[in-house]
Amino acid sequence: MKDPFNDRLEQLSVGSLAILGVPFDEYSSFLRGCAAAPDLIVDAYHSASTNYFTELGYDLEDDPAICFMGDIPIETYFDIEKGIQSVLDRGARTLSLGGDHSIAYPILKAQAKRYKDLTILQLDAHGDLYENFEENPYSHASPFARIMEEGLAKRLIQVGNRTLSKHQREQAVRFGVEIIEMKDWERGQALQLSGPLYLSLDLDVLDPGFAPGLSHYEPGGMSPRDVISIIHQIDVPIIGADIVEYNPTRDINGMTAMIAARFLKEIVGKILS
Ligand SMILES: [Mn+2]
Repeated sequence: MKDPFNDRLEQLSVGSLAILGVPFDEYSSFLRGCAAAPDLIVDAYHSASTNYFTELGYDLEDDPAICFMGDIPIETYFDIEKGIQSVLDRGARTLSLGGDHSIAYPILKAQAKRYKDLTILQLDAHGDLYENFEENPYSHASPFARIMEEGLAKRLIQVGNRTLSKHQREQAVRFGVEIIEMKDWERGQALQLSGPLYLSLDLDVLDPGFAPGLSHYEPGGMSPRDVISIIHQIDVPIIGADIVEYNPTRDINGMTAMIAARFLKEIVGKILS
């Protein structure tokens, strides 16, 4: 039996934007639940409670460049890399809906084969730079250590970090990570971005007061407006993106799914316009 993902691969062409689910939460350190996120974010995207226009006026409805792929077939962790690779091989771009943040490493393994000198913009309450976490080098607390030690990106820019441990500060120095900690970030602050850019959006960059559907509550975070403003500010080509760490088991009335869907719309509009 063919699965929907592989059927839809054939519909992709150069310039398509594949929105795909990565239902993987096995490497979450605290709570599971993110694996159920992708379908719920897509449902929120299509919610009749709102429309298909981005804030910047891009009309997403019936845009032939957008392809909803369904979920990457995953039996083991590195199947994620294969799924992303199969989309990139069609000349399409990927916008991945997690899943926990561990998915960023296999995604970037595939992206780095296609795009050289990547800059990653990571919006996140956490650095995810642990050498390993609870003896798992692929933990969702470690993907950016793996990415940087393998040279999969030229620059890693983190914004919103507010949980740096001593070890993670050392790792950041070791890898040359550019960090704008939440305590130092100012609304409207210009980011010195370079392309090609990969955007990794961990929803826990948000203050938990806005977004109950998170595994890790780190107070003192961004508002949805702050994140949308950062997305709008991006002035270099975005070659791919992910939205991770939505945990529907903790959400209230789908509030956080609607925020994720709004971010998804703004990112899609930014990529395609
Ligand atoms: Mn995080």
